[in-house]
Amino acid sequence: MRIWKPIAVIAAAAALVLPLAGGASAQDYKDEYRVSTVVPPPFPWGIAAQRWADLVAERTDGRIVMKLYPGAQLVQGEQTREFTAMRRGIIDMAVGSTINWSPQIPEMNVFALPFLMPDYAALDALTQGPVGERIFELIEENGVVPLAWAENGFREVTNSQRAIRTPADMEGLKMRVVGSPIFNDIFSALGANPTQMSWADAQPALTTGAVDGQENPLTIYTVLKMHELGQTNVTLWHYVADPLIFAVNQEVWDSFTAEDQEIVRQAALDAGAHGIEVARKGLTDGDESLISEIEGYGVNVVRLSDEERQAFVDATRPVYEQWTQTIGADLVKTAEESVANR
Ligand code: X2X
Repeated sequence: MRIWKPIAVIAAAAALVLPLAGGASAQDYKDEYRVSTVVPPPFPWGIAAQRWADLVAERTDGRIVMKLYPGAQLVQGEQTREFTAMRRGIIDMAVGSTINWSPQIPEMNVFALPFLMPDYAALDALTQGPVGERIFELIEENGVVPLAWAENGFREVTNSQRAIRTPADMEGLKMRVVGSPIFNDIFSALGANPTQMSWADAQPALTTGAVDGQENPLTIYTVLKMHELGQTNVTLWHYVADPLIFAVNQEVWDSFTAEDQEIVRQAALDAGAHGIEVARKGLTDGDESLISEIEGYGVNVVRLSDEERQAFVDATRPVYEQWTQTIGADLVKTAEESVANR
């Protein structure tokens, strides 16, 4: 059909203006919304993101179609640029790690303070308490709409060289570290030799032995079969955990009707709850089956005694104190209180 051009132009202009004038309409929706993640299913992270997309498709009768773009591919694998890309609308939505967004929101490093959170109850006390509220406020102030939490998990240290029981065992180990510079500082304080790299680069580095070790949740370890990559020493030290956040670009959010906003939010909450369940499966006090599975591969799994763990706490204390300044002493105090009162 031929449309008289000025009318088409007016119609296009109206389409741009109308949502702002109130009442977003489902007709304005994109054919597809791009959801960034670092890892796909069957990693719990990818499962959470896919569940979000599935629930939204189902509950909007296909009005909103969300597609996963894992591997941080929308930012060429540079996962620490994900948040900025979402703010600018290059990415519509994301399920992202606090680690990867911390370069833009330094307060997110609170989750990376070494040994702040001893257990899942502590992690929940942060995400579900005043710390989580503050992090969501900061995301909003940055022009992104946060909806719900999920979980990558407690990050355990692995390597191909030797069992790690004391900070001295770390001496000289070439470690791949992630995103935020706090990780460089932690591993340097422990005497290791850290190199920061993206997840995309980490996988070949582990395969070729360019690095001796890495740190990631055990679900990442098992899905990637890291024991086959020579990572035969695992130390359960629970030094940090990275929660995940479901979020949407502000303009995309504003383009949704109020009804659809509610659906997208509730779906994120539901997918987050499911994702947390999957992320913790086999890793809780009552069910350590994932750890047994890893031991079954002949991997040496080291469990630290309280005293052994304390040596790592002491060795990384200067990093904790230094980063408290960057994060903000008030927020760190709130976090410590949340943990103490969990
Ligand atoms: O890069 C990592 O180590 C990963 C997959 O855990 C994150 O994106 C934080």
